[in-house]
Order: sequence, then structure tokens, then C-alpha cells
Amino acid sequence: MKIGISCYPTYGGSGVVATELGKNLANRGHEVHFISYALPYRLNGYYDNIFFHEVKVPEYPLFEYPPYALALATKLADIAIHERLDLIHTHYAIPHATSGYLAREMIRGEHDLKLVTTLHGTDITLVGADPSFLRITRYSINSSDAVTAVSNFLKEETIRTFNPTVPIEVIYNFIEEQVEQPRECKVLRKRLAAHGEALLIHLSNFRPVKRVLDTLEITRLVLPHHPVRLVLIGDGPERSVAERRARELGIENSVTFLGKQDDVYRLLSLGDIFLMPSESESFGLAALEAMYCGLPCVSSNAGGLPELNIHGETGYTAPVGDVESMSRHVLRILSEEGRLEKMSQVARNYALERFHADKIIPMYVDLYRRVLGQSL
Ligand code: GMT
Repeated sequence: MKIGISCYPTYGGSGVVATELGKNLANRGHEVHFISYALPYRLNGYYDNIFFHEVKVPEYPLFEYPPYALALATKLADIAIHERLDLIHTHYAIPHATSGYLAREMIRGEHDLKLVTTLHGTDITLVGADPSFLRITRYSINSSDAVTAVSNFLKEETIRTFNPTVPIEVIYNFIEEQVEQPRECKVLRKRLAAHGEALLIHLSNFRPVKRVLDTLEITRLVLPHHPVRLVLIGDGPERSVAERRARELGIENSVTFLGKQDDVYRLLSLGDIFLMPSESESFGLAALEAMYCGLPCVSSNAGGLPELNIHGETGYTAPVGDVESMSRHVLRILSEEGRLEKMSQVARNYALERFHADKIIPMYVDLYRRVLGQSL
């Protein structure tokens, strides 16, 4: 198949999923065209069967708000015709699904193009539900030839908020096995945890919804009972707030801010426990990647997280903001004989058994074939 993929190219779960999906499809012999305003950040290097098309929005003094959605729609239509694309798979409804819809309609009669939309989270729970976008998000969902959501939670939220007229299929996010095996980076671990302390890891885009400050509170509560270091990976609006809060709490010497990093699997593999105290999370891709690296996850029970982090097995969940319970869970994992090792193994096995790319990617391929009317 010839597949166009439109996504956000920046650090963020939806772009990561779209990029890994494209790489995987290309490996399976499909031709993949990424269409976005910049090269997706995990698309580093040369890949057979993958092509990138940059969307440019011309500058014009009248454009206080550059119309990216229109430039994207035009580019999608052009690429669909020139490359004879079978379908476009848009990730994150706003504006990608709308641009995909416009592209399909623009070339109707000239080229038959299908539109698949994957909903990722805040496009439904936050931005799409805003009155400024609600109607067009619903319209774009209903106009897609197929729609998927990354968790049951997100499917239910979509139905509740948009009452769509089309079915929403759940296709979970996935992990790709890495060449470098987890837990191989002993030297780097020694540098981060020079005194042999346990490493708590958090990875996010530091938006308020991630509740990064809770990771500091958890660390403060754990420190008197067990030596730990909190390693924060990523950057975003709450980074400087978190740096200040670490100093206010007097735990700055036990916290390391690494900023944005490319090699997240390597860094995750150094850790002992992953913290994800999010306010809202449709899935929690970073938690899945951490589980694959063998880290039990202490998370909130928001959104789709309990579909991934099984309380008492792959880690623990607690209500949003309940940092006392989360710190107790961290201590339990670190203090009880053999618990860290056991949970680490269960977390990794669960990630591999349930969310392995080899299991999930064929679901997308089947969906594409159904949409195209091809026999499976
Ligand atoms: O969580 C973010 O801030 C990024 C956002 C995105 O769209 O890039 O992530 C959403 O999609 C990810 C991939 O499907 C999910 O793993 C995240 O849970 C989801 N974020 C939220 O629902 C807040």
C-alpha cells in the first residue's frame, strides 16, 4: 500500500506513534510518505520506502494566524495525486483530520483517497472539546473512512463528547523491540546515581497535565526512608517551575533535570521506577516504553493508564494528586525483598505480550485493507 501519514513532528506521543508506525509499515514493504511542517523527531536516518514532504506556510502580512491547516490540506492532496496514495492516516484530529478530509474532497473524481484518523488524547479530552473546535472535530471524525482511538478510555470519551456517527476502533499504542537490550548502561547509571541510590524516572513534555510537581513531592516523601534520585527527562512549560520547587523543597541535590533527550530507551533502562502522576492520559506511551525497559510504573489512575499499568502487578496506581499513596508505592517496591525484580519482569513481559508492534501493526494493516475494500 501507499500510505500518507500526517502528524505533529515534535516531541509528543502522537508524533512518536505515527513515526514508529510509518517505520514499521515501511519495513513490511509498504510505501510511506510523511507530510508535516518538519521532519518527525524519531525519523532520524535513512529508511527504505519512507519519504518526507515538508509543508510550508507562505508568510504574508495579513496572516496573523498562518493557515497551516490549509497548506497541509493542499500538500496532502498534491502528494496523494503525485504519489498515487491509497490512503492518508492522520494522527491527532486537530487539524490533521480536517486537513485530510479537505484533501480527500478536493481531489474527489480525480483520485480515490481514503482517510483514516487516529485520536490520541488531548485532541478529544481538551482541545477538541473546546467550543472553538468541537463542531469541526466531530465533523472530521464523522467524515473519516475509519477512526481509531489509542485506548478504551479514549473511545468512551470520544463517544461521550462527540456522539460520533461512525464506529471508533481501539488500537493500542505499541512498542518496538530495541537492538540495544535494556539494563546495559552501567557506566552512565553510575554517573547518575553516584552513591548507589535508586533512580526514579519521569519523562514528559512538562505540560501542566503531567503534574511534574507531584514527582518532586513523591521524591521528598520517599527520601527520608530510602536514598533515591529523581531524573526528569523532557522540557516544557513547567520545567522552570519544577526547578524552583525542587529548591524550595530542599531536594535539589537529589533531582537531575536532563532536558530533551533523543535516546530515551537508553535513559529509561537506567532507572528503577517510572513515575507518571498525570492529571489526564489517554494511554501513556512513555509509561509503556519504561515498562518495556523493565521499570515498574507508579502512576495516577487517570484515563487509560489502568489499561496499561496493572495495579499490584506492573506497578501501582493511585488517584490523581495522591502523592502520599504514590510515595508509599515507591517505597514498597524499593523496600520489599524481591519486589522490584519481580515487578520489573512482569512490567516488561506485559509490555511485550500485550503491546508488541508485531501484534498491533497488523491491526492497522487490516484496517487499511478493510477501508480500501481489499480482502484480508
Ligand atoms: O501527552 C502529551 O502531552 C502528548 C500527546 C500527543 O498527542 O502527542 O499524547 C497523547 O497521545 C499519546 C500517544 O497516543 C498518549 O500516549 C498520551 O497519553 C496522550 N496524552 C494525553 O492524553 C494527555
